[in-house]
Amino acid sequence: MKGKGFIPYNGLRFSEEDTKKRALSYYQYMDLRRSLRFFSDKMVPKEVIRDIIMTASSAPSGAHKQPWSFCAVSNATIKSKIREAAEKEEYENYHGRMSEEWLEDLSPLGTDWNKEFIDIAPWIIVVFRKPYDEVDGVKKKNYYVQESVGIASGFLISAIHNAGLVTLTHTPSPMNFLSTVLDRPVNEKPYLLLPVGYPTKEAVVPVLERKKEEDVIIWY
Ligand code: IYR
Repeated sequence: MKGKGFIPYNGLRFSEEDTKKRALSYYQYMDLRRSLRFFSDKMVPKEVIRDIIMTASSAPSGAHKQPWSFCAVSNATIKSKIREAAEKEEYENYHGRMSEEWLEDLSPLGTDWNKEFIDIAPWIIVVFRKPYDEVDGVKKKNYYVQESVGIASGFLISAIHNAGLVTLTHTPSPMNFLSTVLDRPVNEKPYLLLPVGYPTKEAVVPVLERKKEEDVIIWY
C-alpha cells in the first residue's frame, strides 16, 4: 500500500442537542448569503484572502488530488485587463449569443455586460481546474475534476460569507482569456471568477425566494 497509513479521527463531536442547534444555526447563517454586485473599494487584508482560499483548498477531491489553483488578483492593471476582456465576451453574450429565454431568466437579477465590479472589488479570485498535473515532466491524470472544483468553490463562497465579505459567481464565457492574462500553464483551465470585498452601504439585492424544503428534499 502506498500512502502514509491511518491515524485516529480527531474531528469534532457534539451531543444530539448541540448537533440540532448547530445544524439550524448554520442553515440560518448561510441563508443570509446573497450574490452581490455592489462592492466597496475598501482593501481586504491579504491574509484574509489567503485563509479563505485555504478553506476552499480543504475541500474533498477525487483521490485527494486537489485539482485546483486560485489566482488572487489585487493589482489594478491586471484587474482592468480582466475587466476589458470579460466585458468584450459578455457584450457578445448579451447581444446575440444568449437566447431570449436565457435573457428573460436573467432579467430579475439585473445583470448586464458591464462588469465594473472587477475594477472596484479589492480582490478578484480566479479559480482554475487542473485536468492533469505535471510531475517531473510526466502527465498525471486527475479525477472528478469538475465535481472537486465545484465543491471547493462552494467552500470558498461559504468562507467569504463567513468573513463578512461578499462575492458574485461570475462566469465570463468563453473565459480562456483568463489563462492568457494570468499567464497560467496549459494544464490549468479557468473555472470561475469571484470578485471579493465589502458591500457598499447602498448595496441592493434582487427580491427572490428560495425553494422550500418540500421542493428540494425527497425523503425515503
Ligand atoms: N455570464 C454572464 C451571464 C449570466 C449567466 C447566468 I446562468 C447568471 O446567473 C448570471 C449571469 C454574466 O456573468 O453576466
